[in-house]
Amino acid sequence: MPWDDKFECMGEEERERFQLERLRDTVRWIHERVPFYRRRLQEAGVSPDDIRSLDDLHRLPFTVKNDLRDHYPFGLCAVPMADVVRVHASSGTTGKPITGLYTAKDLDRWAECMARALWSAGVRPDDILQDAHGYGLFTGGLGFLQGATKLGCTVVPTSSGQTERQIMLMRDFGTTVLCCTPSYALTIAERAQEMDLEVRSFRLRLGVFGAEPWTVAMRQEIEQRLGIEAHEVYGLTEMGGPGTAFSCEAQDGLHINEDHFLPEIVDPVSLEPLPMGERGELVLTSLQKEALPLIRFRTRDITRLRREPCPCGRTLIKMDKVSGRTDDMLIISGVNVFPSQIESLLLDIPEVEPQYVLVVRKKGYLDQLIVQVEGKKEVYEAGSEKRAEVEQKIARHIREIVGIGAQVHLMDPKTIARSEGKAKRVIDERPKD
Ligand code: DLL
Repeated sequence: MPWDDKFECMGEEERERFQLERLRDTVRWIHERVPFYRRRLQEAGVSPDDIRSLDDLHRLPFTVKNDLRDHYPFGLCAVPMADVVRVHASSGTTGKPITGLYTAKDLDRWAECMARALWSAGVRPDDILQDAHGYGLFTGGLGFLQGATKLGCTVVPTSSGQTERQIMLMRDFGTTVLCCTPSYALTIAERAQEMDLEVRSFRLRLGVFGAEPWTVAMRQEIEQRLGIEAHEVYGLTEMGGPGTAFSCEAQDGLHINEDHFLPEIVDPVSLEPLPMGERGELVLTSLQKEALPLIRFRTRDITRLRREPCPCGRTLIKMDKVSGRTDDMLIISGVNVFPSQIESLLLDIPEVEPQYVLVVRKKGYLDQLIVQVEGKKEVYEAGSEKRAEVEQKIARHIREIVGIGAQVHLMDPKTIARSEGKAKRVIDERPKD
């Protein structure tokens, strides 16, 4: 049974009517209140009254990250600041952060989206949920806290870091649900092993992870190491934070909270909408946000949409696991490579740990991919010949499966920095033009 079957199991006609009404309201709202959008709509020759069907979405202009940066921090706010009760921000590796703004209603709706996600993962009021996402401006910590509080379970807001303490509390409190990034879940599993603790004997039974791309192979690795069932939440600061989409018992894609977010897939180059089922860039329009509604926001995340019956009973459209971001896509000698392709391949190699970094360099005119991956302790101890053999094996797999040549460096155990939040897996050293 879903958390909210009225909205999670809506019939097609009812859903489309609901979405169209909300889309119209949103366009009217931003047209009246946000000068940037009024200008953009004028330039596109669209007025709020032109939105008569969901297909009219395609007439609306896109919003990109730079639009938010250009109006940093509050320039796109659609309500008086007196109505804004919270600000979040994404760290943003370059330049200014992106700010998320919330009215009291926005916070409540966000908590509702997160409660649906956690419920779907199997979290119930008698669970003890350890929220090891970073607290503060990052939306992960408070987003999970609010959703879990709404659901009614016991929240332990540890935030990220202090891994040993994290593990001690997990054992002492009898934590049953762990929430953090997948890479931090791995860090926790590894640290516990170093402390000679068997997490599998703890009460932990579920994990709800997100905030960074991870493969199915990585999910299984985490499930196995922690002795849990792992679920997933997807979201982004621009749409309010975690809770845009979530996995269900079918473990086959993520349901999008479609009454709050209208999804499309476009070709990232031509920006033409792609037919259902085709892979491309996910574009989202918020349908119920008050402080910071965004239309046709280009997420840069690569996925595809599927409208199909799900064994869980939800009718919410599904998106595939995000395979990467357009800005993480490496073009190596003309071949498009996503870090996730390398990740799933590495996780199939028994001699290495799931800890890797991809370095891209320019050598003359050619791009060069260097895969740094940690060898298991036994491999490291088996000597240089064994290490060279494993390196060659991985390079051969990369050539066969991805179609590019790569230099593989087997790193000594524990030399790749462990993540406490979003892992940095790609270091692009090519000069920017
Ligand atoms: O990462 C919100 C979040 C927190 C989601 C906790 C899930 C759990 P940002 O910092 O703005 O917000 O980063 C958003 O992270 O565009 C994706 O590229 C990536 N991302 C988020 N969830 C997933 C996921 C939060 N489940 C960006 N799979 C997004 C793959 C994800 N990538």
